[in-house]
Amino acid sequence: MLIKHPRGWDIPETLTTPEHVFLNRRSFLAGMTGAVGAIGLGTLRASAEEIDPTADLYPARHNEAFVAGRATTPEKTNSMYNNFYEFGSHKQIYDAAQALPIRPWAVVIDGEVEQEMTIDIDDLIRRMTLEERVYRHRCVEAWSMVVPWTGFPMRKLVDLAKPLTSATYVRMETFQNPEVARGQRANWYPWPYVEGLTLDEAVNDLTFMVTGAYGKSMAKQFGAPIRLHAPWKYGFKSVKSIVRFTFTRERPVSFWEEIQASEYGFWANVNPEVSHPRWSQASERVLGTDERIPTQLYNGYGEWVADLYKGLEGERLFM
Ligand SMILES: Nc1nc2c(c(=O)[nH]1)N[C@H]1C(S)=C(S)[C@@H](COP(=O)(O)O)O[C@H]1N2
Ligand SMILES: [Mo]
Repeated sequence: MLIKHPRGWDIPETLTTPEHVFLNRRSFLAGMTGAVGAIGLGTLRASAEEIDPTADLYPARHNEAFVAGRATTPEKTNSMYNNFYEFGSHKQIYDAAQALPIRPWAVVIDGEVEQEMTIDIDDLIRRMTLEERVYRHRCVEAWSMVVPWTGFPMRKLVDLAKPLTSATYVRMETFQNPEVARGQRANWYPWPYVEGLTLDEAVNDLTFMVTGAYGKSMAKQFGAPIRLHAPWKYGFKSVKSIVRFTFTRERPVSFWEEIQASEYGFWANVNPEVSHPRWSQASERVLGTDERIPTQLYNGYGEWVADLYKGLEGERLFM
Protein backbone atom coordinates (compact mmCIF):
# COMPACT_ATOMS: atom_id res chain seq x y z
CA MET A 1 0.00 0.00 0.00
CA LEU A 2 1.31 3.40 -0.95
CA ILE A 3 0.52 6.09 1.59
CA LYS A 4 1.21 9.62 0.53
CA HIS A 5 1.36 12.30 3.19
CA PRO A 6 0.99 16.01 2.63
CA ARG A 7 4.37 17.58 2.05
CA GLY A 8 3.95 19.60 5.23
CA TRP A 9 4.19 16.45 7.32
CA ASP A 10 7.59 15.66 6.02
CA ILE A 11 10.29 16.03 8.55
CA PRO A 12 13.19 17.98 7.15
CA GLU A 13 15.99 15.82 5.84
CA THR A 14 18.36 17.56 8.22
CA LEU A 15 16.59 16.10 11.27
CA THR A 16 17.89 12.68 10.41
CA THR A 17 21.60 12.31 10.15
CA PRO A 18 23.93 9.54 9.13
CA GLU A 19 25.18 7.04 11.63
CA HIS A 20 28.51 8.78 11.88
CA VAL A 21 27.34 12.29 12.73
CA PHE A 22 28.78 12.36 16.24
CA LEU A 23 32.15 11.95 14.56
CA ASN A 24 31.22 14.83 12.37
CA ARG A 25 34.38 16.88 12.57
CA ARG A 26 36.79 14.04 12.16
CA SER A 27 34.87 12.33 9.40
CA PHE A 28 34.45 15.64 7.62
CA LEU A 29 38.20 16.03 7.53
CA ALA A 30 38.68 12.42 6.50
CA GLY A 31 35.88 12.58 3.96
CA MET A 32 37.65 15.07 1.72
CA THR A 33 38.49 12.39 -0.79
CA GLY A 34 37.69 14.40 -3.89
CA ALA A 35 34.88 14.32 -6.39
CA VAL A 36 33.23 11.06 -7.35
CA GLY A 37 33.26 10.53 -11.10
CA ALA A 38 30.07 9.90 -13.01
CA ILE A 39 29.73 6.25 -13.95
CA GLY A 40 27.01 4.50 -15.89
CA LEU A 41 25.00 1.63 -14.47
CA GLY A 42 26.06 -0.51 -17.44
CA THR A 43 29.67 -0.15 -16.41
CA LEU A 44 28.91 -1.18 -12.84
CA ARG A 45 27.00 -4.22 -13.97
CA ALA A 46 29.61 -5.36 -16.47
CA SER A 47 32.44 -5.18 -13.95
CA ALA A 48 30.56 -7.25 -11.40
CA GLU A 49 29.44 -9.91 -13.87
CA GLU A 50 32.65 -10.39 -15.82
CA ILE A 51 34.37 -11.95 -12.85
CA ASP A 52 31.50 -13.97 -11.37
CA PRO A 53 31.80 -17.68 -12.23
CA THR A 54 28.29 -18.25 -10.84
CA ALA A 55 26.63 -15.65 -13.08
CA ASP A 56 24.73 -18.46 -14.86
CA LEU A 57 22.59 -18.96 -11.71
CA TYR A 58 20.71 -15.69 -12.31
CA PRO A 59 17.90 -14.92 -12.57
CA ALA A 60 16.79 -17.46 -9.96
CA ARG A 61 13.29 -18.70 -9.17
CA HIS A 62 11.13 -15.94 -7.67
CA ASN A 63 9.69 -16.80 -4.25
CA GLU A 64 6.18 -15.35 -4.09
CA ALA A 65 5.87 -15.75 -0.32
CA PHE A 66 7.47 -12.35 0.22
CA VAL A 67 5.53 -9.37 -1.04
CA ALA A 68 6.88 -5.87 -0.47
CA GLY A 69 3.52 -4.11 -0.84
CA ARG A 70 5.10 -1.13 -2.53
CA ALA A 71 7.14 -0.41 -5.62
CA THR A 72 10.63 -1.82 -6.10
CA THR A 73 13.26 0.88 -5.83
CA PRO A 74 14.70 1.56 -9.30
CA GLU A 75 17.99 -0.25 -9.71
CA LYS A 76 19.85 2.88 -10.67
CA THR A 77 18.65 4.82 -7.62
CA ASN A 78 19.64 2.05 -5.30
CA SER A 79 22.98 1.43 -7.01
CA MET A 80 24.04 5.03 -6.50
CA TYR A 81 22.96 5.55 -2.88
CA ASN A 82 24.66 3.15 -0.48
CA ASN A 83 26.03 2.86 3.01
CA PHE A 84 29.40 1.12 2.82
CA TYR A 85 31.72 2.95 5.19
CA GLU A 86 34.69 0.92 4.00
CA PHE A 87 34.57 3.15 0.93
CA GLY A 88 33.61 6.42 2.61
CA SER A 89 31.19 7.88 5.12
CA HIS A 90 28.80 9.23 2.49
CA LYS A 91 26.31 7.69 0.06
CA GLN A 92 28.17 7.99 -3.27
CA ILE A 93 30.62 5.13 -2.89
CA TYR A 94 29.56 3.12 -5.97
CA ASP A 95 32.59 4.21 -7.96
CA ALA A 96 35.13 3.57 -5.19
CA ALA A 97 33.59 0.18 -4.41
CA GLN A 98 34.43 -1.12 -7.91
CA ALA A 99 38.05 -1.48 -6.73
CA LEU A 100 37.13 -4.31 -4.35
CA PRO A 101 38.46 -7.63 -5.68
CA ILE A 102 35.67 -10.20 -5.19
CA ARG A 103 37.32 -13.31 -6.72
CA PRO A 104 38.89 -15.38 -5.36
CA TRP A 105 36.88 -14.94 -2.13
CA ALA A 106 37.23 -17.29 0.80
CA VAL A 107 34.59 -17.63 3.50
CA VAL A 108 35.73 -18.92 6.90
CA ILE A 109 33.29 -20.78 9.15
CA ASP A 110 34.74 -21.20 12.62
CA GLY A 111 34.15 -21.12 16.37
CA GLU A 112 31.72 -23.52 18.02
CA VAL A 113 31.16 -25.82 15.04
CA GLU A 114 31.76 -29.52 14.45
CA GLN A 115 34.49 -28.80 11.93
CA GLU A 116 35.95 -25.39 11.11
CA MET A 117 36.22 -24.78 7.37
CA THR A 118 37.27 -22.33 4.71
CA ILE A 119 35.07 -22.49 1.64
CA ASP A 120 35.43 -20.75 -1.70
CA ILE A 121 32.49 -18.45 -2.40
CA ASP A 122 31.62 -20.18 -5.67
CA ASP A 123 31.61 -23.61 -4.01
CA LEU A 124 29.38 -22.20 -1.29
CA ILE A 125 26.95 -20.62 -3.76
CA ARG A 126 26.77 -23.76 -5.92
CA ARG A 127 25.87 -25.84 -2.88
CA MET A 128 22.80 -23.66 -2.34
CA THR A 129 19.55 -23.29 -4.26
CA LEU A 130 19.26 -19.64 -5.13
CA GLU A 131 15.91 -17.88 -5.08
CA GLU A 132 14.69 -14.32 -5.51
CA ARG A 133 12.90 -12.48 -2.69
CA VAL A 134 11.64 -8.91 -2.76
CA TYR A 135 12.36 -7.36 0.65
CA ARG A 136 11.79 -4.00 2.30
CA HIS A 137 14.92 -2.45 3.81
CA ARG A 138 14.71 0.21 6.54
CA CYS A 139 17.87 2.16 7.37
CA VAL A 140 18.21 3.56 10.88
CA GLU A 141 18.63 6.96 9.19
CA ALA A 142 14.89 6.85 8.35
CA TRP A 143 15.02 6.08 4.63
CA SER A 144 13.86 2.86 3.06
CA MET A 145 13.99 0.90 -0.17
CA VAL A 146 12.58 -2.24 -1.76
CA VAL A 147 15.04 -4.62 -3.40
CA PRO A 148 14.70 -7.87 -5.34
CA TRP A 149 17.54 -9.85 -3.76
CA THR A 150 18.76 -13.25 -4.88
CA GLY A 151 20.32 -15.62 -2.38
CA PHE A 152 19.56 -18.44 0.01
CA PRO A 153 18.16 -18.74 3.54
CA MET A 154 20.84 -18.30 6.18
CA ARG A 155 19.52 -21.51 7.75
CA LYS A 156 21.21 -23.42 4.91
CA LEU A 157 24.54 -21.93 5.86
CA VAL A 158 23.96 -22.85 9.51
CA ASP A 159 23.15 -26.42 8.39
CA LEU A 160 26.44 -26.53 6.52
CA ALA A 161 28.36 -25.17 9.52
CA LYS A 162 26.87 -27.70 11.99
CA PRO A 163 27.14 -25.53 15.12
CA LEU A 164 27.64 -27.22 18.50
CA THR A 165 24.83 -26.90 21.05
CA SER A 166 27.02 -24.39 22.90
CA ALA A 167 26.75 -21.87 20.03
CA THR A 168 24.19 -19.14 20.74
CA TYR A 169 25.27 -16.38 18.33
CA VAL A 170 26.70 -15.95 14.85
CA ARG A 171 29.29 -13.21 14.43
CA MET A 172 29.82 -11.98 10.86
CA GLU A 173 32.84 -10.05 9.69
CA THR A 174 33.47 -7.95 6.57
CA PHE A 175 36.77 -8.02 4.63
CA GLN A 176 39.67 -5.89 5.78
CA ASN A 177 41.59 -4.29 2.91
CA PRO A 178 42.58 -0.65 3.48
CA GLU A 179 44.60 -0.73 0.23
CA VAL A 180 41.40 -0.59 -1.79
CA ALA A 181 38.86 0.38 0.87
CA ARG A 182 40.08 3.83 1.76
CA GLY A 183 37.49 4.25 4.48
CA GLN A 184 39.37 1.59 6.42
CA ARG A 185 42.33 3.94 6.70
CA ALA A 186 40.22 5.99 9.09
CA ASN A 187 41.55 4.40 12.23
CA TRP A 188 38.95 5.81 14.64
CA TYR A 189 36.49 3.22 13.27
CA PRO A 190 36.77 -0.29 14.75
CA TRP A 191 37.47 -2.17 11.50
CA PRO A 192 36.60 -4.71 10.30
CA TYR A 193 32.83 -4.19 10.25
CA VAL A 194 31.22 -6.79 12.51
CA GLU A 195 27.60 -7.76 13.03
CA GLY A 196 25.83 -10.53 14.86
CA LEU A 197 22.58 -12.43 15.21
CA THR A 198 21.36 -15.01 17.69
CA LEU A 199 21.32 -18.50 16.25
CA ASP A 200 17.51 -18.40 16.48
CA GLU A 201 17.48 -15.26 14.36
CA ALA A 202 19.96 -16.76 11.89
CA VAL A 203 17.72 -19.78 11.22
CA ASN A 204 14.51 -17.75 10.94
CA ASP A 205 12.76 -18.15 7.57
CA LEU A 206 13.30 -14.48 6.71
CA THR A 207 17.04 -14.31 7.29
CA PHE A 208 18.65 -14.20 3.87
CA MET A 209 22.19 -14.48 2.55
CA VAL A 210 22.30 -12.29 -0.54
CA THR A 211 24.49 -12.97 -3.56
CA GLY A 212 22.48 -11.22 -6.26
CA ALA A 213 20.17 -8.27 -6.85
CA TYR A 214 17.86 -7.23 -9.68
CA GLY A 215 18.06 -10.65 -11.31
CA LYS A 216 21.86 -10.91 -11.61
CA SER A 217 24.93 -11.20 -9.47
CA MET A 218 25.17 -8.40 -6.97
CA ALA A 219 26.96 -5.15 -7.75
CA LYS A 220 29.93 -4.48 -5.50
CA GLN A 221 28.39 -1.50 -3.75
CA PHE A 222 25.61 -3.77 -2.40
CA GLY A 223 28.20 -5.92 -0.61
CA ALA A 224 29.31 -8.51 -3.15
CA PRO A 225 29.98 -11.35 -3.21
CA ILE A 226 27.86 -12.15 -0.14
CA ARG A 227 25.93 -10.06 2.39
CA LEU A 228 23.19 -10.49 4.94
CA HIS A 229 19.68 -9.10 4.79
CA ALA A 230 17.61 -9.31 7.98
CA PRO A 231 14.71 -7.11 6.85
CA TRP A 232 13.00 -6.66 10.23
CA LYS A 233 16.09 -4.98 11.64
CA TYR A 234 17.66 -1.61 10.92
CA GLY A 235 19.87 -1.73 7.85
CA PHE A 236 23.20 -1.58 9.66
CA LYS A 237 22.65 -5.16 10.88
CA SER A 238 22.79 -6.39 7.27
CA VAL A 239 26.55 -6.68 6.98
CA LYS A 240 28.17 -6.62 3.53
CA SER A 241 31.03 -8.50 1.82
CA ILE A 242 31.34 -11.15 4.53
CA VAL A 243 34.53 -13.19 4.94
CA ARG A 244 33.91 -14.93 8.27
CA PHE A 245 31.03 -16.53 10.15
CA THR A 246 31.98 -17.36 13.75
CA PHE A 247 29.61 -19.40 15.91
CA THR A 248 30.04 -18.33 19.50
CA ARG A 249 28.54 -18.41 22.97
CA GLU A 250 29.31 -14.72 23.49
CA ARG A 251 27.14 -11.93 22.12
CA PRO A 252 29.21 -10.18 19.43
CA VAL A 253 29.78 -6.46 19.77
CA SER A 254 28.93 -4.93 16.45
CA PHE A 255 30.71 -2.12 14.63
CA TRP A 256 28.15 0.58 15.42
CA GLU A 257 27.58 -0.67 18.93
CA GLU A 258 31.28 -0.37 19.64
CA ILE A 259 31.28 3.20 18.31
CA GLN A 260 28.11 4.40 20.07
CA ALA A 261 26.26 1.81 22.15
CA SER A 262 23.70 4.35 23.36
CA GLU A 263 22.44 4.73 19.78
CA TYR A 264 23.06 1.35 18.11
CA GLY A 265 22.44 -1.80 20.09
CA PHE A 266 22.65 -5.51 19.38
CA TRP A 267 18.98 -6.15 18.57
CA ALA A 268 18.11 -3.11 16.42
CA ASN A 269 14.61 -4.32 15.52
CA VAL A 270 12.57 -1.72 13.65
CA ASN A 271 9.98 0.03 15.83
CA PRO A 272 8.29 3.32 14.92
CA GLU A 273 7.56 4.03 18.58
CA VAL A 274 11.11 3.89 19.81
CA SER A 275 12.96 6.99 18.67
CA HIS A 276 16.61 7.16 17.90
CA PRO A 277 18.15 9.51 20.52
CA ARG A 278 18.51 12.16 17.81
CA TRP A 279 15.44 11.65 15.60
CA SER A 280 12.02 10.00 15.36
CA GLN A 281 11.66 6.56 13.77
CA ALA A 282 7.90 7.01 13.18
CA SER A 283 8.18 7.42 9.42
CA GLU A 284 10.62 6.88 6.59
CA ARG A 285 11.60 8.54 3.34
CA VAL A 286 11.06 6.22 0.38
CA LEU A 287 14.29 6.20 -1.62
CA GLY A 288 13.81 7.42 -5.18
CA THR A 289 10.52 9.22 -4.43
CA ASP A 290 9.39 12.29 -2.51
CA GLU A 291 7.17 10.20 -0.28
CA ARG A 292 7.33 9.68 3.45
CA ILE A 293 5.39 6.70 4.81
CA PRO A 294 4.74 5.39 8.32
CA THR A 295 7.28 2.90 9.63
CA GLN A 296 5.93 -0.49 10.77
CA LEU A 297 6.89 -2.56 13.79
CA TYR A 298 9.52 -5.11 12.69
CA ASN A 299 9.38 -3.31 9.33
CA GLY A 300 6.09 -5.17 8.77
CA TYR A 301 7.63 -8.64 9.25
CA GLY A 302 6.21 -9.36 12.73
CA GLU A 303 4.37 -12.42 11.45
CA TRP A 304 7.77 -14.09 10.90
CA VAL A 305 9.81 -12.75 13.78
CA ALA A 306 7.75 -11.44 16.72
CA ASP A 307 7.90 -14.82 18.49
CA LEU A 308 11.69 -14.64 18.59
CA TYR A 309 11.46 -11.94 21.24
CA LYS A 310 9.00 -13.51 23.68
CA GLY A 311 10.60 -13.53 27.11
CA LEU A 312 13.20 -10.96 26.05
CA GLU A 313 11.13 -7.90 26.94
CA GLY A 314 13.82 -6.79 29.39
CA GLU A 315 16.30 -6.37 26.51
CA ARG A 316 16.79 -3.20 24.49
CA LEU A 317 15.10 -4.83 21.50
CA PHE A 318 14.41 -1.77 19.37
CA MET A 319 17.62 0.21 19.29
N1 LIG B 1 30.43 -3.87 5.78
C1 LIG B 1 29.42 -3.00 5.83
N2 LIG B 1 28.15 -3.44 5.82
C2 LIG B 1 27.11 -2.56 5.87
C3 LIG B 1 27.35 -1.16 5.98
C4 LIG B 1 28.71 -0.72 5.98
O1 LIG B 1 29.01 0.48 6.06
N3 LIG B 1 29.70 -1.66 5.89
N4 LIG B 1 26.28 -0.29 6.08
C5 LIG B 1 25.01 -0.84 6.56
C6 LIG B 1 23.89 0.08 6.45
S1 LIG B 1 23.83 1.35 7.57
C7 LIG B 1 22.89 -0.09 5.54
S2 LIG B 1 21.53 0.89 5.52
C8 LIG B 1 23.01 -1.12 4.49
C9 LIG B 1 22.94 -0.42 3.13
O2 LIG B 1 22.84 -1.35 2.10
P1 LIG B 1 22.76 -0.84 0.60
O3 LIG B 1 23.93 0.09 0.37
O4 LIG B 1 22.81 -2.06 -0.25
O5 LIG B 1 21.49 -0.08 0.46
O6 LIG B 1 24.23 -1.87 4.55
C10 LIG B 1 24.67 -2.16 5.85
N5 LIG B 1 25.83 -3.03 5.80
MO1 LIG C 1 21.67 2.11 7.53
